[in-house]
Amino acid sequence: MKWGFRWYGEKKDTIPLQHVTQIPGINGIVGTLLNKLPGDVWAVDEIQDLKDSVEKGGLELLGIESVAIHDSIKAGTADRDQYIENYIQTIRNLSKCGIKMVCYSFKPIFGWAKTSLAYENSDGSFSLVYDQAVVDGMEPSEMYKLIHSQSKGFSLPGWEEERLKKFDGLVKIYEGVTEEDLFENLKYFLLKVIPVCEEADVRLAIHPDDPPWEIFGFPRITKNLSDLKRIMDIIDSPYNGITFCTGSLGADPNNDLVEMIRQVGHRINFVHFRNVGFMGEKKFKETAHLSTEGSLDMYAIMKALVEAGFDGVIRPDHGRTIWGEIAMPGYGLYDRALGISYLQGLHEAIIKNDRN
Ligand SMILES: [Mn+2]
Repeated sequence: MKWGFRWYGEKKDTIPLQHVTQIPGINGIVGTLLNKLPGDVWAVDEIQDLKDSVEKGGLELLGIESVAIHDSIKAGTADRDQYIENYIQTIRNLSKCGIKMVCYSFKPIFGWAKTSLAYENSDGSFSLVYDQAVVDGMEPSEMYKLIHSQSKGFSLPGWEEERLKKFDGLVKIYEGVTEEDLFENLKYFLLKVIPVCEEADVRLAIHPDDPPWEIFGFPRITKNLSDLKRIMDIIDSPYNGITFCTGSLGADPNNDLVEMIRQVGHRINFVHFRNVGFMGEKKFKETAHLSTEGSLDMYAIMKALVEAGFDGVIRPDHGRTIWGEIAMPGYGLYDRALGISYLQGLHEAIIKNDRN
């Protein structure tokens, strides 16, 4: 198991790499090139620059999160093959730089959604919150405005301004696209890309829906165990894998995370660990990582991962904003550093207990 931390690069992240290096037990960074739009080819020298900057800081570049999928691929429009070719070229270029894991998602327009990026908790800390009742009273374009109004000027992954400026056009290309269509489009993509991944030794890891239910009537196909099993069945290969995001899947109390790991654990290539606290029907907040702070049993989830033999990259996911830190919502240093130390404690205890 490799302990990672999401980091947006020297110019874009508020956190100096050295501060990440000082987190006990950390192995490396899960990084990205924020200047790349979905559909762009990532050049070898750009990837190598990112890798060099991480390694100069004494850490490993453990994977990429994410190489985003162009909307033409997801919507299955006539020009998709050109963007699939670009994706394949990016996979080959990442491989040339020694990158072994790539996270991606296959969600129309909204990679993730929240209704507050700065919900004030009773202790004065701030959390991300999702409330379906708020979303039900909104138009999709208002969600874009809401996220931008609360982003504190940071460019948020999945909410790239350039892409979402063309919002109405984006909505149009998904008109009439059903869940079945979206699944077929994913299948079309994976059948072309996974053989290249096998050759290039780059493992893909699909990220689940956040939240894991339909929003604004757009189709969603990575919500639960049967969705994930269906995707894994498209090609039975370890290169066609999962990002197991506990906070995304766990936002639906019907998702039994331990059972999911028992059934598809061998296909998990990447783990995002965060806790959520249920606040009502389809309403939750992202809490501190500890089991006692939210609704998920983090010990049981970690134990299931150990039992499944998980040996990939694991990282703490969104934390709260605490101690007056100015940071990208969800991606401050302090609460994620507390989170990773807690998770490492759980992991060490489980491993040592198993030996006795
Ligand atoms: Mn996640």
